[in-house]
Amino acid sequence: MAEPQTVPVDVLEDRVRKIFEKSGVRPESAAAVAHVIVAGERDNCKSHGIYRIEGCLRVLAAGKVEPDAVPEIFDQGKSVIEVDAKGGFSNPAFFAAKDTLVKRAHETGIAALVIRDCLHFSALWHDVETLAEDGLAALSMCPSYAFVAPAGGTKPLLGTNPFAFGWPRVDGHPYVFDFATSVAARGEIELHRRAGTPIPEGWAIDKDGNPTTDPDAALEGAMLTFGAHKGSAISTMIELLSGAMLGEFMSKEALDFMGRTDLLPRHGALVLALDPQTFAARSGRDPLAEGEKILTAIGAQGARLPSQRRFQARDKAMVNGIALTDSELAQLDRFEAQ
Ligand code: NDP
Ligand code: PYC
Repeated sequence: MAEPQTVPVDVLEDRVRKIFEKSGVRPESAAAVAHVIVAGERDNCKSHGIYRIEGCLRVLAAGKVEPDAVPEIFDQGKSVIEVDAKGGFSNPAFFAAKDTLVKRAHETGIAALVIRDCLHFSALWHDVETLAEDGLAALSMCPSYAFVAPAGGTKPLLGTNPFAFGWPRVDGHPYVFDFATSVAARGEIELHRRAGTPIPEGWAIDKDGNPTTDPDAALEGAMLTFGAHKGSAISTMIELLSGAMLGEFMSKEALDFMGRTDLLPRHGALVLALDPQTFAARSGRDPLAEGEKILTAIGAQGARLPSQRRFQARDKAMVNGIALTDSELAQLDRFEAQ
């Protein structure tokens, strides 16, 4: 097999941005989407890296995302800030409202960003990491498509509903975790299908409710939540907080609205930002120093922190470039030629 070739991060980001611009996406949105996709590839998060370009272009071709949507912010100076993505991608909407969210969280201790009607394809770590770099603890969640059976059920109802958390650290990268509330992200199963490899046991059931390791049967059947009833409850919470509570689609409605499982979902998203200094102020203790105690104690046991693998991949990619296979490079060439 040919050795992967490496592409500098900024070169890849430029190529991806131009692919989106050529597909009619307004330049600011193309830049935001390219930035997040290439950040995923850079950090070796393949399920939300350049593999997602194809899916985004499919939604654009189907006319189910607004390429020239300009996000509109509704801010009444209170703790809840809203940004309407107007059927465009979620990333430009987040970037448009991020500074307001950060400012409000530092002013009041806690602020929430409601993102309305966005096409959502991306991993959530990017947003919480950015907020943690601004000294904030952050939580982010959204529904997706009804692909996942609730614990004890056999039919898809819940989304793969990602949940991410960021915490600022005294030195270095923030503490960040980000996971699907299904055992694995849908993108992971799709990558196994493409590679012709079985999925691990426990990820999914077939359409008759039997356990399966066949990616095609899994995609036709239902995915399973992580941690059985516990993941099922967290996933349900995400449906309630970032779907029902916002008056935006829950995962079943998102799927019904799009009508096709090969199109990425449109729904809302919720991002919470909390200022640890405000919360700890009357205690006289430094919340970040306190946080370091548990984070370093975890490392002292030889356990790795979430995102450690990602940050290591990033460091490597920033020096050596991003390694891409011949078929990934050929696909980029095809997108550029379209
Ligand atoms: P993973 O199971 O790969 O990783 C989940 C988290 O656990 C990561 O923060 C990861 O850090 C960390 N982790 C993994 N292994 C260990 C370990 N041994 N010790 C400590 N921490 C560990 O993620 P998923 O497959 O569940 O999700 C992948 C992505 O899919 C997420 O970014 C999510 O946002 C995205 N997604 C998006 C959806 C959407 O609708 N937009 C829907 C569903 C998922 P590290 O990265 O360093 O390995
Ligand atoms: O990987 O489950 C997933 C997913 C759904 C939407 C974006 N990613």
